Formats: sequence, C-alpha cells, structure tokens
Amino acid sequence: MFSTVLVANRGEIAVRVLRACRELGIRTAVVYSTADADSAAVRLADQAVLIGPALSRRSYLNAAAIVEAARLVGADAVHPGYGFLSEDADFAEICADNGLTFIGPPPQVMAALADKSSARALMSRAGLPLPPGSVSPVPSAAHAAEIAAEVGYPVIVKAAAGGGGRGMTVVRCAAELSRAYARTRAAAQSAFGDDRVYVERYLTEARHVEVQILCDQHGNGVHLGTRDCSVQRRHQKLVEEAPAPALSAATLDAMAQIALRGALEVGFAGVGTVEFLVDAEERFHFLEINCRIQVEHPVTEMITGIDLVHEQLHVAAGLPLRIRQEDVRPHGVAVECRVNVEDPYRDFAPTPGRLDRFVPPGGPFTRVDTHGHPGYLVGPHYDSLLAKVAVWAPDRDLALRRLDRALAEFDVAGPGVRTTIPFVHRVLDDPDFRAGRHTTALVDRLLGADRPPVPRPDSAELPRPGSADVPASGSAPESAPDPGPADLPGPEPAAAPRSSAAPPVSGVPAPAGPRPGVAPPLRPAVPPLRAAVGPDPAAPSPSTRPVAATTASTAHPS
Ligand code: MV4
Repeated sequence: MFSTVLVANRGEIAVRVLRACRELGIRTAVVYSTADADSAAVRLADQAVLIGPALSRRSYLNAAAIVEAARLVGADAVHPGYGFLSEDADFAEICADNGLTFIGPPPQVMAALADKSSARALMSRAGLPLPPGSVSPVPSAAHAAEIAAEVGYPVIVKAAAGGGGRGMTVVRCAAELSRAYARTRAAAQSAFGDDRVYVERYLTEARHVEVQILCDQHGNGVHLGTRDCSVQRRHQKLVEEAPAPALSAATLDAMAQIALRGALEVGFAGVGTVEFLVDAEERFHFLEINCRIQVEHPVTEMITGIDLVHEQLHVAAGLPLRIRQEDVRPHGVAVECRVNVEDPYRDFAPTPGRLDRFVPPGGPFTRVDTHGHPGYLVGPHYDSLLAKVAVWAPDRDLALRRLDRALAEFDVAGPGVRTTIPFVHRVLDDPDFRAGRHTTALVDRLLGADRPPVPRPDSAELPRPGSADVPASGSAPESAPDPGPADLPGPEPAAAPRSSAAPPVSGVPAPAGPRPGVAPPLRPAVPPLRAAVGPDPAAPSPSTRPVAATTASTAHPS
C-alpha cells in the first residue's frame, strides 16, 4: 500500500479521499490554491501545499506544480478525484515519469476511452450495443447525411474528443444537418484541438443508467450494479440513485455484465463507470466510459457496503481484487442529491458568499459529503457543489421520503447565498419521478412548468455572479442584496410559507394509506418555500479549530 497519497483536488471529493486514506493508515497531503487556504481539505490533510492562484489553469490543472508538490511531501501516489486532471492521460503519464502512481486506469487505456469514437469502436468489438450510427469519425457533411438517412432523424453529432455532454449537437431534420455538422466540427476544434466528429441516432425520452465497475491490474473485475442519473440539467446531475429503478432485473444484470466484460477486454483497471442510455423498450445503448471515481459513487457504496475509494486505493497499489462478484449483494435503495450554491430561480446562476449558517442533516441512514462549515466562504472560482446528501432505505419510497426529510433539515444561509434544495424538493414531488418512470426529459419539463409568467419584481437588483474561473465583476458576493421571499411557482400559490431552513413540518397528518397506483405525497401539501432570512446573530462564528500539522510550502513552477 502507499505510504503518502497526494490529493490533487479540492472540495468534498478531496475530503472524501483524505478520509479513506486516514482510515487505511496512509499519510495524506493535499494541494490547494490561494482561494482554498481556509478549506476543510487543508485542515484534514497531514500536509498541504499551496500550488497557485485561484485560476484552476494555474493551480488544480497545473501538472508541473502538482508533481513538484508530490516531491516536496514525499508522496508515492496522486489521487486526482473527479474533474480537473482526473481523466487526463498526459497527466497520468507525467506522474509515471516522475515515479508517482496515478490513481486511475493505465494512461493508454485512459487515452483510448477519452476518444469517444475509439471507445465506441472498442466497446462495439467487445459486444456492447451502441446507438445506431457511425463507428469511425465522419469525414464530410455528405457522409454525415448518408449515415443520418440510414439511422433516421433525429441524429446527434458528437465530438470524438468530447464527452459528458460537451461538444454535441442534436439535428432534427436533413435540412439542418450540414450546418450542424460544420458547427460541431468547428466547436470541437476550438474546444479540444480535435475536430473529429461522429453521428448517432438521437435517442429521446431515454434514461441515463450507468454501471459501476472495479478492476485490478491482473485482469480481474467486478461490477457493483447500476445507478440512474436521468435527473440532469445541462449535463449536471441533480439526483442519482442505485439501483436504477423500474427496470427488470434481467436488463440490469445483462447491462452490468456486458459493461464489465467490455472494460476488462480493453485492459481497464481501477474504478470506472460505463454509461448507457436505456430506451422505453428497455434496450440499452453504450455511450461512454468514465475513468474516475464519480460524484455519485456514495449511492453505490450505500447499497453494496463497499467503500469504493478504499478499493480504488487497493487496486491502484497493484494488489489483487479482494471482492468476488458473489460478494456483491446490493441491498435496498440509495438516493443522493447535490446541493449546489446556485439559485434555481435564476437559471441556476452561482450565488457565492459566506455561509453564516451551515447545519447539515443527520439521522438514520443519512450521509452528507461536504467541505462546508459555518463561516465558509463559497468563492466564485470553482464548481458550485457544496454538499451531497445521500440516504439509504429498504425500498425506494422510503428512500425518497428520507431524502425529503434530510433536505428539509439542511440549514444553509448567508447573504446572497441560494441552494438547489428547493428544486430537488420539486423533483421529489414529481409523480413520474416518484414512480421511477422519469427520463432525461424530466428537468426541462419541470423548468418549463416552473417558468414564472412575469419576471420577479426584484429581478433587476439581483447580481449575476461569474461562472467557474470567471470572478464576478462589480460588487463582492458578500455585499449582494438579499432578494427576499421567492418561490418556484407551484400549484398552491403563496399559502403558509415554509423556510427551507426550518425543521420538518409537523402536526399535519399525512393522508392515510396509499391509493392504488398513486404514490402518497411526501409532505402534507406542496408547501411554497420561503427564501432564508438574513444572518442569524446566534450563528456559530467561523471555525476556530486549530489547523492540523500543515506544511505551508509553496510550489508553483509554471
Ligand atoms: C445521447 C443522447 C441521445 N442519443 N446519444 C449526454 C452525455 C453524454 N454522455 C452523451 N449524452 C447523450 N447522448 C444519443 N445517441 C442523449 C444524451 C443526453 C443525455 C444523456 C443522459 C442524461 C442527460 C442527457 C441530456 C441530454 C442529452
């Protein structure tokens, strides 16, 4: 096993990995940017190395600075988390060249799977069903038109170098194709320096189902079942669950087995996720393989009892897999939602600011992964994921009720700060979602229905904070005016307001027994939500915990 692991990431995933290392008796180090000097990861790690400014290109994406930090702390391995350099085959190679174990698949495997066109060809050869379309890159608009005519419209033009929803265009009819083809190629060239694209039949009203795999470096692997991640907005997942609901055991099992077989055939090692789209007839189609630990891994951990980061470290150290397929016995249902510091009433714009109040939920079978704490300053530089709330229950209905309960307990407040919690409540209230019948079309449907007929009266005063790596201009986030009461318009207009920060509503009995075929509501009504009130003078002051033994070294060659 490793003696010192350097975590090359930030936020909740850095905390997650540091905890796993601590549990395994591995010394820890973390890199951080000037924006994260006061972070949970810096406090939890044995050592912390400042590698650069907030701008991620010059810190968390700076391979040279990270390798130098690893040398400084005497690390023998680098854990990249998710995002940043986690799927960068060049970085994995640089680590190897510097005597560091990159905790992920072999660089050649990462490179072959990062190219979606190559991944598609490899998985097709291994027997995975693909959406109908081209296996190799499509060299001209005329070729694209031929393929589209064969598979039928709508089609989707995807950048070979894309993935995760980046660099793709849906084309509804032949008249749109040549422009969309040219535009996708140009966009891919400018975004990835690679203009190869391929064409697939566009599958509508499908579900996003993924299979968690775990493979060692000796050709052994297991799958850890499925997750449904259909609740997405602009390719950002909002709610994830395991196992995928409302699909037959035969379908789920076939998908999981074939996913594992495909991965093993290309020499995959480490933890990975094989993504599929599942259509209304339960036919599944391979999309891509992710070579990293994923944000939503906790739901799989909760139904299997397997710590994926422990196992990831175990196989990265070259040890043989210690779990047999028959040891993986998924039990019950786990559901997770992401709590982002964004305003769901303002097109999910980030709302950075200081958290005057931060009291995460607790209670039975409730897990919160977060780097937040009272007084934490959510900056404008990185993605806005603040916490993940995951719950487990023996069945899906109780899991959804439990998540609703946990979210109602979550108290996050600060000037200008909003969270996605009200939107998740809305998802949990949706009858299609409650029945497990939802598809990737759910979020757009909810947002369409939620769009207010007139703009909110305070809309002109609201700040528009910058997105990731683009610092907000004008007033500092902390000085943002409080927009006051707000709600997603609902069927019950402005009745008894409830604060999202308030404890669960009590005293109103839930309707008796479920009606046949109709899921009982999670809460007595669909209570309108009130925006959090201003700072609480009684709120705890910023953490005064002593800083753990921290080497405040700097390393930023660039
Ligand atoms: C598709 C598709 C429909 N048909 N491919 C989005 C993420 C990336 N992995 C591929 N994606 C899609 N590929 C075909 N042939 C629809 C999507 C897609 C999607 C997939 C899962 C969850 C949400 C989505 C939202 C839009 C598009």
